[in-house]
Amino acid sequence: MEQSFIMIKPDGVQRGLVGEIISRFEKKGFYLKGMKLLTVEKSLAENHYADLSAKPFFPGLVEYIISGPVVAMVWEGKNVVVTGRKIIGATNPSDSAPGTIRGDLAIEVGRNVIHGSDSIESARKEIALWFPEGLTGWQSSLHPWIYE
Ligand code: DAT
Ligand code: MG
Repeated sequence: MEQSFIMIKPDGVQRGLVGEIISRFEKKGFYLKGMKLLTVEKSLAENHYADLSAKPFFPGLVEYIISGPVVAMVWEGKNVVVTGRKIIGATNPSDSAPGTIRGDLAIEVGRNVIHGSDSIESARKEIALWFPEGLTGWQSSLHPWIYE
C-alpha cells in the first residue's frame, strides 16, 4: 500500500505537539509503519531538501531542521501522500486552512512544524533516505473496519 514520509520538525517536538500530530494521522485511519526521534546531521538535512538548495531560505531551513530533534515517520494507507498533504495544510501557515495541522498549530513558514512527502516518488526517496535500516512489517487488525 502507498506510504508517505512525515516528519515533525524541531519546533513541533519542542512545543509538545508530537502526540497531537500523530493523533491526526492515527484517527484518520493511516497505519504507522516507522518512527524514530533523531537529531539530524547537516548532510541529511541538505540531502532531504536538495531540490531547494538554490533558494535564498535554504541555509536557514537547514539550520532549523538541525536545531533540535525531529520525529521521522512513515505512514501508510490509500492515497496517504495526497491526503497527508491535505491534513498538513499549505506550506505557509498564513494560507493553511483551519483544521489542518499548519492552519491550527503554526504561524510562520519557517516554523511550520511538519514535513510531508509531495509525491509517491519523493515519498519513496525520502523513506529510503531516512530509514536506510528498513521498516518493521506489521498489519493492523482494524483493516476491515477502515477499508471496504
Ligand atoms: P512543503 O514543506 O509544504 O513541502 P516546500 O517543499 O516548498 O514546502 O518547502 C520546504 C520547506 O521550506 C517548507 O516547509 C518551509 C520552507 N520554505 C518554503 N518556502 C519558503 C519561503 N518562501 N520562505 C521561507 N521558508 C520557506
Ligand atoms: Mg516539500
